[in-house]
Amino acid sequence: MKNIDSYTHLRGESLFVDDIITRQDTLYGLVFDSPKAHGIIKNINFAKAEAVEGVIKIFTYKDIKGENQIGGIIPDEPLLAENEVHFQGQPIAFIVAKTEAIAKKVRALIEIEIEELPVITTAREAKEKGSFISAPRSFNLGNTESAFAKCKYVFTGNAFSNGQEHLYLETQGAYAIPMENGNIKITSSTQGPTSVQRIAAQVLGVAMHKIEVDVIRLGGGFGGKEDQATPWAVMAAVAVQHLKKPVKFVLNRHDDLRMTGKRHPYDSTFKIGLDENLKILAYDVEFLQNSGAAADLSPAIAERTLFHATNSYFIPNVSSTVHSCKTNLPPNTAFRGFGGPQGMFVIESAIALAAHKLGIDKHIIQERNLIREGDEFPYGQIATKVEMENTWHTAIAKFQYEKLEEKVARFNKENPILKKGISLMPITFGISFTNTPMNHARALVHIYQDGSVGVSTGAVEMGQSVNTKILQVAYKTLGISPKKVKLETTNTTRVANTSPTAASATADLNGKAALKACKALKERLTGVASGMLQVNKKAITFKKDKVFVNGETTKLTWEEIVSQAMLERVALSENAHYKTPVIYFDKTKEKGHPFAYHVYGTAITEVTVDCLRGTYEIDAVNIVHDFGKSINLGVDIGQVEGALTQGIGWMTMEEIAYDKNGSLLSNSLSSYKVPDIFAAAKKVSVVPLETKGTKMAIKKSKAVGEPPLMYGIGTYFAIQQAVKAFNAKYNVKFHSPFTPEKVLMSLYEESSEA
Ligand code: MTE
Ligand code: LUZ
Ligand code: MOS
Repeated sequence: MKNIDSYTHLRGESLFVDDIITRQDTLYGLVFDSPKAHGIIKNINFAKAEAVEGVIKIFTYKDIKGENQIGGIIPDEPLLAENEVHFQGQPIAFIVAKTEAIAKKVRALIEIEIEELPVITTAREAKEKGSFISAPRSFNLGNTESAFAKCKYVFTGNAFSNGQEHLYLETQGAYAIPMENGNIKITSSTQGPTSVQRIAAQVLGVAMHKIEVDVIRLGGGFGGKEDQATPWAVMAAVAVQHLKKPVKFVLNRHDDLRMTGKRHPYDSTFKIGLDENLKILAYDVEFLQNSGAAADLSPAIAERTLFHATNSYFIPNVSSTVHSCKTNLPPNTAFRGFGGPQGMFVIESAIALAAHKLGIDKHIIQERNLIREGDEFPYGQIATKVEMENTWHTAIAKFQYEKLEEKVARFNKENPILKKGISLMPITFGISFTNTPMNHARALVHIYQDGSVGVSTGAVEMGQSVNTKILQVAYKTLGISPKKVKLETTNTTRVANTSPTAASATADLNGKAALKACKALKERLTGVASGMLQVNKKAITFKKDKVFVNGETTKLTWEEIVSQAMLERVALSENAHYKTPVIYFDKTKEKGHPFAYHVYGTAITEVTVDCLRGTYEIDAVNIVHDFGKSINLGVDIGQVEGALTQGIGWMTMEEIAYDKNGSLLSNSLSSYKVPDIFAAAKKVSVVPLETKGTKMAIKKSKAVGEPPLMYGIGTYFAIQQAVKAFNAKYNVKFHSPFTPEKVLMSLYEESSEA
């Protein structure tokens, strides 16, 4: 089944926040933000700004009736700055005017005086100065100290991975309208409608039931709207509370780039120890996460870095620590993979360094240490139904890895200027929110009296096609045609207390709730049909809008049963709740069974580097991926291709740059490059691994949203291999993105060690 939105997407008819027909008395919002990264606000002068014709009101923290606090995990973030500012782009005032153009004019006239304080932009500097968001976390297994003593080879190094801009096509935004009795309805482009509702209620000082949040769909989120869609919606709501007029606020691209957080840069140091058989005996790693100026989701992201610090390998002795370092950058946030990619880049770097020093290929070490059935992850979960080696060996066989190696060696021998490199990248990604209490969802399913069906869940559609998957689950369970089912908007009044659409778990959680609701409805209607046909319930099935008895078709239709159910006063609505069984995690011991299951896969990446220019092409990425039993392979392969490309962008070309004053230099799409069709891999093959799947996944179809991003990490090491083939004196470094500039320098540098 195609994505159910493809028809309206293609015709430009799909609705996003900016497409909503506004009420004619709508006002427009704009944020006045801090021009300095750290300082004390000495004075703000609104006089000139307030004199502009058409400005309605400029809101500051003083206008907030509830709490000026939007922090989700830690209450450390004001909606509007009070006396201090902590990053450039931090909201200070919210301008509401008759038009966006007027608001812009007003913004330019606000005068501010800030007494500047020292600015920290890097995690390392923050650590040296003792500037942290929260206490460090450590996951440990075995005893690294005694294990290192037994190692034949020990290597130490460091790895840096930079941030990444989400670049959702639809920028952040919301439209808030006053209803009666002080109630407010907010249409938001958010992954977390309940967060918007909860924080709006808190800031406005009203009960949650006064705030209704509705989400039609997102033009991409990628984690950037898990927490950071909230402030804009809440500002609009604050203005509605005062003005009793609708307020629309959609960020322009420049403001969005400047004011919102990104993937966290990580600066990490590692020590890896191997025995004579190249078994990794010990791994010691310290991650410095550049969290930015407030917690946002940083502690949860730091935690997931630890969960994935050993990627797809079993290492018997591990000590891993992460520090969430407070800097004067916009608070960094969730981004596809949620700290997992950063953790995996470091272990892959450690293995690459060991291989380099030992003069062998990286994949020999990788292969010898792949996780197997019964192995223990550093967080205590025992690996079961492991498909790691299965994907690895299937990839090697299917894509003829040995032939590829020969081809590359031959090519590099014959070509003095062009060099090829290849890499193998295994992934193992845990599915579930690592915070166990978040793993729940609900669905509300109505069968209308004409037989059509409306499905509401907590899932937010953001291009990943979760609505398509839930629709498939609903129509198949009810035995009706797909066109009879409609996926409703995500709305806090219909489905309450939801977890955000995140952690790749949305289709599992909400799909399972929808499945449960549909099963209950079908059971009831089977009772009605049994009465109408005078046969045992067990003999009855529904298929394609018809009723079958013992597999034989009857004249009775779905519509007729629904009509009869109405006459018999049978409930045609069902609300179901699902929570992931089995999982738990004990933070006092840092052990447990946090994941419902893991997703596995292996990518083989082939690149060609132009050693005159430092430019490169990604010739092919060949992947064997564990989808379980996919319910929609078209959608799932699309997710792999998209995530892979996003991962390649992170590793190769997307270069976030702040200057030492905390000013974003990569502040437009001309200075921040994301992969386009020319930068994407020339060829991508995705082969689904044949497995039985797991019952923990919706219809045994495993979560797919985030894991394939980490295939992109393979690109770094493929390029590195090509560089090594050209320059024997290259001093291997792990500093992503591996931009053409850095490649060029690497091609011609002479090792400082040698
Ligand atoms: N795909 C598209 N097209 N747009 C997105 O914003 N977000 C990704 C992934 N795939 C995203 C996407 C992220 S970060 C997550 S967590 C998952 O989708 C969330 O959806 P799921 O739980 O339904 O997989
Ligand atoms: N969000 C979250 C996530 O709150 N918890 C998680 O574990 C998670 N994992 C991936 C992406 N978003
Ligand atoms: Mo995805 S980072 O869980 O929104």
